[in-house]
Amino acid sequence: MSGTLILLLGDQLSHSISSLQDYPENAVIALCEVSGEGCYVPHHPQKIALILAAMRHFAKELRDKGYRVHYSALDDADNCQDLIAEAERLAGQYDCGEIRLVQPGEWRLLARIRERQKTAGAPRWRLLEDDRFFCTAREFADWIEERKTPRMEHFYRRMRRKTGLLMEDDAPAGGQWNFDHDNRQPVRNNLRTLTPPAHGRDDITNRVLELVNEHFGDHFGTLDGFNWPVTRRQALVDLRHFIDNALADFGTYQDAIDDRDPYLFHSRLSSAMNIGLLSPREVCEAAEAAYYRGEAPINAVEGFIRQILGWREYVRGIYWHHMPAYKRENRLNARRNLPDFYWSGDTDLRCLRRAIEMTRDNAYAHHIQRLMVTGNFALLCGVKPEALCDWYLAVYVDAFEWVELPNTLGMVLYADGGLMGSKPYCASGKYIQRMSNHCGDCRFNPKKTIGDTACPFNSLYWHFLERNAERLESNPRMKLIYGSLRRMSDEKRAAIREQAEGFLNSLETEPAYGQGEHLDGYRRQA
Ligand code: FAD
Ligand code: DLZ
Repeated sequence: MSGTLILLLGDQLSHSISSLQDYPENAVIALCEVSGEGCYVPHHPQKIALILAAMRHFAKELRDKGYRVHYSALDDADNCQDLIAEAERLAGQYDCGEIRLVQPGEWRLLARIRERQKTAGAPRWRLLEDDRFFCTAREFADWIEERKTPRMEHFYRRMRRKTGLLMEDDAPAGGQWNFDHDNRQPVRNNLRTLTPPAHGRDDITNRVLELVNEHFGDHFGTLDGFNWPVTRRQALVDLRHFIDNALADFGTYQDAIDDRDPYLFHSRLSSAMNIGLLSPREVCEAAEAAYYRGEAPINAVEGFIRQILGWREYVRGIYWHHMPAYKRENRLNARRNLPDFYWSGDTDLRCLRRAIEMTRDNAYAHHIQRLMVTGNFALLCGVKPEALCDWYLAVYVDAFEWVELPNTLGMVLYADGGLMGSKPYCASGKYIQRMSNHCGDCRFNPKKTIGDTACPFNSLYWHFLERNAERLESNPRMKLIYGSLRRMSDEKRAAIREQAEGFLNSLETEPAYGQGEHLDGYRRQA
């Protein structure tokens, strides 16, 4: 057992990844498709197709470069269908005493590998640090341990100084660290629309699409419009398209929501970065270069770089610093099941319907749809964290737990008690009316709180505040809104309560995936 098996996971598809540097001669590089990874939550078929197609293309690139590669395909007869079991089977087959890999991006796998490290007779599992990020786990731990309120903004400034991105000597480019106040324009009717580049499908991608349809075709989501980049070359086309066509308007319309256009001026680059086809540094540098060429304004470029250098690194730091306890947090004591319509879009609330339909069709919804539509609604209803987190982990093409969990449990549900954000992102229907063009096509009226045609977000909003007053009322950032609640007459408060409770009762259904025994809730609607 003298050899080494280098295991590359489906989100480790970077040629510069540490496990592919300085590896022993004769090592075997293994990529393993396994059904276990496709089913631990019911991933959207486009997400599975992206990963399998990208793995197959990456394996081909490695072989073309002369590497010794083993590829376990999903329908191989001897495939164990579990990553760890399959890697150990291959270690036996190739006479390898060591399995080497970069630390996985999800705790569930890391915990299982650590168990194997303690198991007598198992091959030696050697974990390498994932160095594809700007900030290491150690650096983040040092930073957070020094602080009482570890806010993203402070972390982000530190990362700007460390990387020099948008820095001019020791000062931030444009004279300010953050241009968020310029980035809140609502959608407009005559906004230009952009069509993402259409990626051709070769035989590898076509075969994967068939395979995913065969094995995972009953998961929520359609494969029809699949157009995610599955190679670095395709990802670079998307990056160039974003920089040349969308970046200049990214900031201004970052928070806008459009009834028809799922992407607006968003980059669609998260999945390519998360699986390793693009590095976050090259994406930030491309945006920075556009600013210095005068092709995009500072509010756009700073806003974009903050998402990657700030938020993306910060949520990863939070995840690794606080797991596994973080996943069990539920400080608002939310207990409700996820409404069934999250798996179908079958609701009269236009904004929710469109966000879920876009998710079904593209495995994508942009940040404000995730935060202020599907997220806000679940927060107001009191959906329990594990149910909502499993949904977000399943339905988006870019979803990996290191980035999904802090966004959902922390930012959306405030279940970590304010570690991620200084106040909950709760909002009434008026916010959605202001930022989107959904409400004109909705049977509910965002100006009304009581009655059959009242927008449910309105009564739910006050109900949420009243229900959580003990925990939230003392928050200085909530003082104004609690003042309004307290100034309402008892009759008005009682009427709103009754309206909200009537609506919440109408949501009660059989538990769907992640909250009960049966899995029917997520099966694709015929
Ligand atoms: P753009 O709007 O173009 O932003 C540029 C990049 O910034 C993104 O590609 C992404 O890498 C990064 N980014 C932006 N916002 C965040 C954020 N809050 N946290 C981390 N990175 C960010 N992002 C994921 O990559 N995977 C997830 O599983 C995921 N789950 C989310 C769940 C919820 C409830 C919420 C509110 C947000 C989640 N996000 C997640 C963050 C964000 O919504 C997506 O990164 C973004 O919508 C991806 O689309 P884009 O590439 O067009 O992003
Ligand atoms: C998400 C995913 C899927 C659907 N399938 C595979 C697979 O067959 N083989 C693999 O190596 N990785 C897959 N992945 C990505 C893993 O789930 C991911 O590497 C871990 O969750 C750690 O982030």
